[in-house]
Amino acid sequence: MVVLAKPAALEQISLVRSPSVEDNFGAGLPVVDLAADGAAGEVVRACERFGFFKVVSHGVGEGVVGRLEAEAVRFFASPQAAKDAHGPASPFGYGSKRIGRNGDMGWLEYLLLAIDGASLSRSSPAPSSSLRDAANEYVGAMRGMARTVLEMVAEGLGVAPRGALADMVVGDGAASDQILRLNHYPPCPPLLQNLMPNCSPTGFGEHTDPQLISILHSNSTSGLQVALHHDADAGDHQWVTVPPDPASFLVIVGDSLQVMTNGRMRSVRHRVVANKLKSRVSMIYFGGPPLEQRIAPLRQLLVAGVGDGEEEEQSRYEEFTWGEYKKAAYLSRLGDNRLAPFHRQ
Ligand code: GA4
Repeated sequence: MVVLAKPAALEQISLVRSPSVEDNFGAGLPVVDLAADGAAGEVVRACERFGFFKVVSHGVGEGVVGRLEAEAVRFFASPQAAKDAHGPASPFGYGSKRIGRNGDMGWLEYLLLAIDGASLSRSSPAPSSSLRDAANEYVGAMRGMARTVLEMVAEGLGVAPRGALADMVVGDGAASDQILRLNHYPPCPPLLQNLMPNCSPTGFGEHTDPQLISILHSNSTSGLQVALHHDADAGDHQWVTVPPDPASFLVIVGDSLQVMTNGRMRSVRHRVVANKLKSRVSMIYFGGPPLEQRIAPLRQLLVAGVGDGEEEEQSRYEEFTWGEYKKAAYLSRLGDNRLAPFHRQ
């Protein structure tokens, strides 16, 4: 994606880390200290109420994040032809402006990499060995955080074993479906919006993530917005900007976790608005289960609290496998409510 012929688009990236924005994150946006007592309860509360939360005390070293971010910046700053050699994304590889296969567009360029087990898949090679090494290190850290969070979800919901959800995504030998996404959103100043019809304030259109869990990191450029008090069916939601904080991560509930908790947790709609002045770089780990995994409410949640002779809770969804859901997702438009066809009346 070329923004201006010269200087190179990435010269505008601010690599100076901003001070923590903890203070202005207040305003009702959920923060979970993963190392604190009672974190499991906080994780469940945040996922039920908001469908996302910010993670602090996550134990992921700055170096792990910094190395991959530097590699991403280096890749996106390389000549367009060099980037195009790794595209078009189908679905893996380098993509520019086109999102998915069905006509969605955004003001971004990205690299989508498949993960096989604990490292990048050989079937979607990284552009360089240094990016691959940094990505593998980062994926290791994200898998660790996904395990911690999903174990806390199980614990907080009273589901045993603790690994019931985590093992689907990061279990040893699980042929799970994980993705690493590196995004670069060039700035889109108002003047440019007039001159270049393609420069749109929509960085990445609103959507929910299909997987169980997504873990997002961004540099210090704002742009991410989440829907609060959302009712996807009624289209009733209020967009809130999530202040960027490179020292933290954001955990996002996906559609599959919504179904597995029979709607107790809600996948959250989110979007990215292009920044007027600065480049935004984000790195997202998506944790999905193996293709044949049945996506249905956890049995223990349906029978919890049911007394003798009482009827157990019914699933709110028709059953499907992750493979079926994923196939349907890739045929959908970004903003579609992908769970709607699976809702039971
Ligand atoms: C949203 C979450 C992840 O970024 C992603 C996206 C995927 C893509 O960019 O290729 C999809 C989108 C995402 C959901 C619907 C389909 C597929 C674009 C699109 C229009 C990698 C994913 O798994 O689903």
